[in-house]
Amino acid sequence: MTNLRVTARAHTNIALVKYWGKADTDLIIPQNGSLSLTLDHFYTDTTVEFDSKLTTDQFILDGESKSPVKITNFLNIVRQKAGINSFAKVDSVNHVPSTAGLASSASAYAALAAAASKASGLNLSHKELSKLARRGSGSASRSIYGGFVEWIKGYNDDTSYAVPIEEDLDWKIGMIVAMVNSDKKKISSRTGMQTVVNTSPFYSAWVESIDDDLRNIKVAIKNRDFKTMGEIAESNAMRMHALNLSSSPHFNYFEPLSIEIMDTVEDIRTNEQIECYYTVDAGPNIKILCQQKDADDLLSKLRVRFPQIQFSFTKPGPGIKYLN
Ligand code: FM0
Repeated sequence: MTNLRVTARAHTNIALVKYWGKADTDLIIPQNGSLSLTLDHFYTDTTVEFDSKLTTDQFILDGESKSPVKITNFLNIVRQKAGINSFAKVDSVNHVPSTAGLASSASAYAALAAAASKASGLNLSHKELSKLARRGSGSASRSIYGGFVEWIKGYNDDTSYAVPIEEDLDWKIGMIVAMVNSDKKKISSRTGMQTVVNTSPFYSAWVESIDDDLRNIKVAIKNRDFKTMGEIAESNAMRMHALNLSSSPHFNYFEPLSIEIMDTVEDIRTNEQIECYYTVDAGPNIKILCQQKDADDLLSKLRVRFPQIQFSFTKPGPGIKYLN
């Protein structure tokens, strides 16, 4: 029998209501629901081929051979579902506009879930793909879909998956990504969020706050109410980072320039009447939610103030697709 060689593309996503904390660390069931926007500019292409002649899994990332340990753990789930035991060759390419970060586990595991499941002979629905991608990285569950996506937290493997809120957006919005370079060793999302769940005295307040954020942001999206959507996203992100500051040991992802950019966004919003709101994930880069009509104006203002930073604008992006 000839082997199936399958290539899938998945785009990264940025959460407007963040996933921060697991209820089940093995199955990756979150403590709270989340909602994201899939981006057009940043994506991963992954090719998978199972081959009975291989004696181990192989993993090539951006042309370089890497340790396959994490890939093997993920492929074991696929092999079990498909009832096969062959090893696989996995070849992955990240498309990001610069080397300064934003290579994302979300696009990586969404592309791997799509390519590996199909190459193994499985024919999974988007809902099943979302559950599978979730096992690799929680945020990957959302990258199966384009546009606005909600990850329903659920309570077990079967009930925790993402659903599309609006896939093909006619709303002319997007994000500016500010690449703040970092030499500091980052705390991974995985370690950071677990430290928070275990030690932050504010964690239960975070979980309680999410239902309101999700309900209100979905109303704002439906009403095309950019201001309310932006305000919820910004305050939700800062509440997440407050958890990090309140855990033991405390930690944070900000660099001096991250804070300067956040202050500048607030300044432009207040004093120059351009609607723009920031969000920050487990790293120093700042993502700025804006409307497409304002993107050029905002970019030039930001570039004047921060000539050393690379800013790029991206529109909302699509869900997973197969390239062959
Ligand atoms: O994306 O431990 O998915 O909702 O990006 O692999 O399940 O890398 F801001 C942080 C993403 C966390 C918020 O965590 O963790 C979000 C974050 P994993 P992820």
